[in-house]
Amino acid sequence: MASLQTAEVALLEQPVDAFDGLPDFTTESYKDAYSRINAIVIEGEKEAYDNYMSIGKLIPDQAEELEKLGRMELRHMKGFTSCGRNLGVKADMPFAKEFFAPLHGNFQKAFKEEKLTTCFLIQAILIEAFAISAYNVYIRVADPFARKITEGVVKDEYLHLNYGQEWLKANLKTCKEELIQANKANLPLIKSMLDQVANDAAELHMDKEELMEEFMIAYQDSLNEIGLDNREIARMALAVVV
Ligand code: PL3
Ligand code: FE2
Ligand code: FE2
Repeated sequence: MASLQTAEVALLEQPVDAFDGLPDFTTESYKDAYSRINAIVIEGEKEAYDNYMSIGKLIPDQAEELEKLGRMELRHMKGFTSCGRNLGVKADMPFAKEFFAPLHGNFQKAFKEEKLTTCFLIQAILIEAFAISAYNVYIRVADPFARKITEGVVKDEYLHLNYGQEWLKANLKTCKEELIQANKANLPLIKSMLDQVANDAAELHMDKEELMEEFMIAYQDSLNEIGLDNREIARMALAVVV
C-alpha cells in the first residue's frame, strides 16, 4: 500500500506536460520531427495501396475487394498529406522511402515468389498493426485537424487487419510454417523501424513504450484470431529479441 501511495505522489509531482500535455505544434522542433513522421505515414499509405494491388494480382477472385482496401489507403495518404500542409510542414519523402526500404524489399521478394502468406503477414498484419498502434497513440496528442483525420483512418486500418486475419485463418493449415518463418524475418524490421522513429515520435509527445504496448495488443490479438495458441503467439512475439 505504502509503495502505491509513493507512486501516486511521484506521478502528481510531474509537470502535466510530461505525460499528457499537447505539444506546441508551431515550434521548429515539432515541425522538423513532423516532416519525417508525416512522410513515413504518407509513404506507408502509398506502399499499402501498392501492396494490396499486388496481392490482388495473386488472388484474382479477390482483386475487387483488395482494390477497395487499396483505394482506402490512397484516401489515407491524401488525409495525412493535408495534415502536413495544415501545419506548414514539407514531408521528407526521401527519408521515408529509405525507412521502408527493407520491409518493401521483403514484400517485393515474397510477391515475386507468389508467397501469399508472407505478403499478408507483412502488409495486413505487421504494417497494419504498426499503423494502428501509431495512430491510436497519435490521436491522443495530435492537433485537432489531424486528430479528426486520424480517427477516421484508424477505423479503416482495423478492417484491413481483419481482412488479412481472415485469409490467414482460412488457410492456417497450409500456411503456418511460412507464417512463422515470415514473422521471424520481418518482426525485427518493425522493431527497428520503431527504434528509428522513437526520437521524432517523442517530439510529438508519443511515448515509445506506449507505441510498443499498442503494437503488441493489435499483433497478438490478431494472431489469436488467426487461430494460434498462446505458446505459438509467445514464440512469434519473441522473434523480436532472438
Ligand atoms: C497502412 O494502412 C498504413 C501504413 C502506415 C504505417 C505507418 C507507421 C507509422 C509509424 C510512425 C509513428 C507516428 C505516427 C503519427 C501519425 C501521423
Ligand atoms: Fe491506411
Ligand atoms: Fe491499411
